[in-house]
Amino acid sequence: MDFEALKKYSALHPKPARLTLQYGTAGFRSKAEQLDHVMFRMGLLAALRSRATGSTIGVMVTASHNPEEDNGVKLVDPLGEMLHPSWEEYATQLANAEEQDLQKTLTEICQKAAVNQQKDASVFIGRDTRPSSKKLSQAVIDGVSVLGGQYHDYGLVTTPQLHYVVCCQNTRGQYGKPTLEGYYQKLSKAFMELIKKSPGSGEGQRHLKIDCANGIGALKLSEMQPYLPKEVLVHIYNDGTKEKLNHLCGADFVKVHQKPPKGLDMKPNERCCSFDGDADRIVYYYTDTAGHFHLIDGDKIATLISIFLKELLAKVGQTLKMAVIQTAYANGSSTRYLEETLQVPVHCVKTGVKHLHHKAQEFDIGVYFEANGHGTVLFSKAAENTIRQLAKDEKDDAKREAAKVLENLIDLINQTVGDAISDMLVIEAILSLKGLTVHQWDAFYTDFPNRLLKVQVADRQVIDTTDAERRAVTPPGLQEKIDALVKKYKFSRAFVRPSGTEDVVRIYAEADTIKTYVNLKVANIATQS
Ligand code: NG1
Ligand code: ZN
Repeated sequence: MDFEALKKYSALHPKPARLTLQYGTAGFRSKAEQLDHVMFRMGLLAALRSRATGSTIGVMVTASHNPEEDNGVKLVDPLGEMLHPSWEEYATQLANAEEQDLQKTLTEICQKAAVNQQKDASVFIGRDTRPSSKKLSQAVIDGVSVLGGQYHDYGLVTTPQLHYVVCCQNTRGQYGKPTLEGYYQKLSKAFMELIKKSPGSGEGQRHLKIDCANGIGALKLSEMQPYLPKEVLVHIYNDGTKEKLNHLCGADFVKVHQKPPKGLDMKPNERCCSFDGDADRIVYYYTDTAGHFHLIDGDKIATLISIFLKELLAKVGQTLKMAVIQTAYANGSSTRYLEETLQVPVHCVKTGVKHLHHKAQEFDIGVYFEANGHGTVLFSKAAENTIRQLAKDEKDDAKREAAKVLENLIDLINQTVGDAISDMLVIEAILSLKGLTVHQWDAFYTDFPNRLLKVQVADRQVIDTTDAERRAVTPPGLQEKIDALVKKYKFSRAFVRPSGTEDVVRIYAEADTIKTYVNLKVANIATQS
């Protein structure tokens, strides 16, 4: 390591005194002006991680659905997964090291993680459309370069596109070509193969209105449009040319406020969807003829995909083990429907994509979605091989055709991480193949009324949870009070947990009818603790 160069470059990206940040479920997130040193240091860390794994590592500069003034950074591991937990700790140590301790901290990380400093380092970098992102990604490049690493700057990309190219690179093209063109080609080919078989194929156009949160999704969807078949018309709204990123729009806004985004003109029963600021989340919605707004969230997306997969698996006659992974925020009605009506096993894990992804890897087919619309489907290597084999060699026509549909689904879904563009194409293909309207999809089950509130408390860490965050262990007495309230109402459920991305405590409550005061009482308990 060239310590002189390190010192010189680090001085160009100084750490503000006393500032400490933590690598959480969404990497580092903060006001953009506090992040220059973090970006430089994440460039350093990505180079080390690359040397430790002998693979290309990704660095994505984005703060997703947060306000435009914020920014953030996440590292992407070799197969496109989230950074390994032990390295999250190194990331926090490195970001918080005072200037004079930087060398020492780097050396310690190299020792603990057995980093061979002679090895090559390769880092892929991407960024969202925030005004601060360009300069911050330059700081990442400085960090990689000062340690002698090679980098490829993909510039403006969605978060899932960066995960995709990292995975392609490290699997030597097995997953696809590590370029945006490769991404568009792979997805559009699979999509076209799928919708060719839909009953309404050739009978006019399918329209979809998409709110792109004034973010990167608009740019990348426009790039992809020439690759899509002419009968699929996507209408892009909130493309970032007029309004601010995520302002009164985007998947998070629509989910939290349960109302349409600004800037999208909706007619009754029109199918609409929203991406978030870095296009890794998606929610659908529509208004009915009476003017009522209906949200179709991640739970209902997971349900639609599960129904479709289950039918296909029955057709191919394979007993592949499928499960749905949810978090505590999944609507209880969705869990009941999946378990009782569809007979699909459901598992609940802690909030944060890495937990869902990890659990989904235990099954032949793992469908995971957070209620907020972040999710994907994972196919085990064995399941994928079986399906591809059947699609090629199966003698029974019906079985072979069903296997081919599954094969195209495997290619259409971005298995590295939740991806709004890929998920949207999967959903559109399923709706088209099954001849379902958005209203019919919504009618699978009725969500229990629910409220998700956030409250600021002096120290959110006093709340410790267990049972996939559904029960509070501390402070003493809190859970008992929640239990006492909850047991008064049918199908009711409530829990509190400290957020991993904001300095707040989140409170969730649901029951079979709307009684908002229940939620407010729960909120009261939390603020007093
Ligand atoms: P926190 O702030 O820990 O609740 C939020 C979302 C997560 C996940 C992360 C990362 C909710 C209730 N929580 O986590 O689902 O998406 O951000 O972005 O939506
Ligand atoms: Zn996002």
